[in-house]
Amino acid sequence: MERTLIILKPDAIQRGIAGEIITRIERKGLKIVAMKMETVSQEKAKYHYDEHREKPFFQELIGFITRSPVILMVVEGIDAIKTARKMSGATQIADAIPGTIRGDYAMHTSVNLIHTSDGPAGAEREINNFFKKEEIVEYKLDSQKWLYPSSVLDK
Ligand code: 3AN
Repeated sequence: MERTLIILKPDAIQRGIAGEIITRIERKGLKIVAMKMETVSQEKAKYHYDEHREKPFFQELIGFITRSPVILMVVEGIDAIKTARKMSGATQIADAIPGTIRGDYAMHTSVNLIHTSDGPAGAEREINNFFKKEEIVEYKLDSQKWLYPSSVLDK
């Protein structure tokens, strides 16, 4: 099982579609193991987007993610990182195909509703930036026996 960080960005909350996005995540079968609302600090935002520090859109990116509250989630599943990215859609909004969250609901690359981690190292780093260990909840999700074969769950 893999974990990834999902951020429902300020536009998702301000536009009233956070619930819709969470529903998609639940219906897919990703297991939510942590969730909270927070106004992201400048410090956390800059750490989160550190790889983009030199990009021309960096200030806009930090300004946007800190502008209004976000919903932070940790979700779990087999190949959760890739799955969440596929569900989010392409970074460049014109390439985000219908059926993806960005493809269905977003109009601009800078205002694109959702962040998901891009790999295992990034996921760990990003989860640790926003969540303490004790905020991640260990529990059994009964629906998982209808999402995965027993050979996987019995491991
Ligand atoms: P993704 O969120 O799809 O993993 P990244 O990590 O390449 O995309 O970029 C992080 C964020 O930076 C994007 N979600 C988007 O908000 C912003 N961004 C990326 N490229 C551009 C761009 N060319 N112009 C404006 N904003 C951008």
